[in-house]
Amino acid sequence: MDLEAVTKHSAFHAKPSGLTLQYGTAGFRTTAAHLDHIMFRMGLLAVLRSKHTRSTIGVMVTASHNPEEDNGVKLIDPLGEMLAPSWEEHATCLANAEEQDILRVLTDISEKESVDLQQDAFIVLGRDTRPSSEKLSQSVIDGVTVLGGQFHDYSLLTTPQLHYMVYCRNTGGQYGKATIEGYCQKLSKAFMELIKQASCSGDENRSVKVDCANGIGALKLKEMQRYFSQGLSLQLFNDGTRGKLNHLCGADFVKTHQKLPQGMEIKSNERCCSFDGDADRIVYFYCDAGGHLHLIDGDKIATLVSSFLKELLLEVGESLNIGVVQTAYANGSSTRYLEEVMKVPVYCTKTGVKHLHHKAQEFDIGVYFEANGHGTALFSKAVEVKIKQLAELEDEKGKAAKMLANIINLFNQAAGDAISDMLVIEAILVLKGLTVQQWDALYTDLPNRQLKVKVADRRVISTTDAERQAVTPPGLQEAINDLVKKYKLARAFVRPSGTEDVVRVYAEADSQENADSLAYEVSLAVYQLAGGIGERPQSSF
Ligand code: 16G
Ligand code: MG
Repeated sequence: MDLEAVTKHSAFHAKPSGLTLQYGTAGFRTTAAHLDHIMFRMGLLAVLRSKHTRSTIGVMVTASHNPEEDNGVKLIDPLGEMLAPSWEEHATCLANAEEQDILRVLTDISEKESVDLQQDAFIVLGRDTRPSSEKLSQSVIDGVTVLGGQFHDYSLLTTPQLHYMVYCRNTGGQYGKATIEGYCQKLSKAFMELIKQASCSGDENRSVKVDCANGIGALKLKEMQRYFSQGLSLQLFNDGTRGKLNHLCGADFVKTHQKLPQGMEIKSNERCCSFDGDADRIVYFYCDAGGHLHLIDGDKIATLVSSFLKELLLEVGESLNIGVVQTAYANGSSTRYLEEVMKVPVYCTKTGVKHLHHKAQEFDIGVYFEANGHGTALFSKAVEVKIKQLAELEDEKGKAAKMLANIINLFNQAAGDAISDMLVIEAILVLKGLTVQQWDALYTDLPNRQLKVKVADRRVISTTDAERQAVTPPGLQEAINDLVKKYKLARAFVRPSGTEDVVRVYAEADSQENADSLAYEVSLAVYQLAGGIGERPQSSF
């Protein structure tokens, strides 16, 4: 390590005094103006991680669905996964070190992790369309180069595209080519082959309106559209040419507010979807003749995907072990439907993609989706090999196996990916001859409400049982239990947010009115027992 150079460059990326940030569920995230030092330091850390793993590491500059003024950064591990938890701690330590301590922290990490400093390092970078992203990614590059790392800057990419690139590069090209063209070709080839297998023509149905959240998804869909235009026609809205990123549009807005995005012309019963700002989440929706919004969230996507996979497996004649992974936010109706009607085992993990991804890896086929629309399906290597062999057969079995092989290729197995998920969903709807209304009618969501409560220190709330039970503060879980008992089909939980300084409250019940009152009453309990600050929760919606 050229220690002098590190010190010199670090001074150009000074940490604002008194600022402490934590590597959260999705990396560092805050107002863009406070992130320059973080970017430089994450460039340094990525080099150490790359030397340690002897692999290419990714650095993505984005704040996803957060406001345009914010930004963020996260590191991507060799197989396209989220950074290992022990290194999240190193990231937090390095991010908060005072200027004079930087070298000591770097040395500590290197020693603790036995990093061979002579080893080469290679970093790939991607960024979203935020005005601040280009300059911030230059600061990452400064950190990478000062430690002698090599890099390739993909510049504008969706988050899942960067995960894909990292995965491709570290698996010797087996997964795909680590270029945008490689990504577009791999996905569109699988999609077009699937469409060809559809028995009904259903041409009139093959168009979808996409709300791109004024983000990177619009650019990348435009780039990719020509590859599959004969199979699917897309109409893009909120493509960033006019509106502000994530403002009153995008998957997070539609899901959280249960409202239509602005900037979209929608006729009744048209199939629509929304991406978030970095295109790693997707939700579908349509408006019925009465103008009522029908939201089809991650839970319903998981249901569609897992039922389709289960049917194909039956046709292929393979009894593989398939599991669906959800979080506490999964609508109770979805869990019941999956377990009781589809007879698929369902598992619950803590919020955050890394937890779901990790659990899904335990199965031959693991389907995971958060209700907010982030998810994918993972297939074990053995399954992939087996299915590809069976796909060579010229009988019905072979036909089903071919379909399955294409589905495997169409899913981004490195990360939940709005583009890839959209193509999977569109292909399944065509293959099964389903309309979006029929898909929606698989089960009826229980009415639900999410609220947030400000408290002095959200760490006073600790949870267990995949965040479904509060352990502290004392008395809170008992209070929630008593409130839940008052309503039918009710359920509620609270958890400290990993991305905002608030406590989140979720409630569901047999009617919207009851879900709203339960959420309100639980919020009050949090406010009273966990040190609420500012205005007391309000009961009106
Ligand atoms: C991050 C997570 C997302 C999770 C959300 C919860 C990733 C890539 N993203 O956006 O999965 O649902 O945080 O936010 O892991 P919260 O902790 O503020 O509720
Ligand atoms: Mg996102």
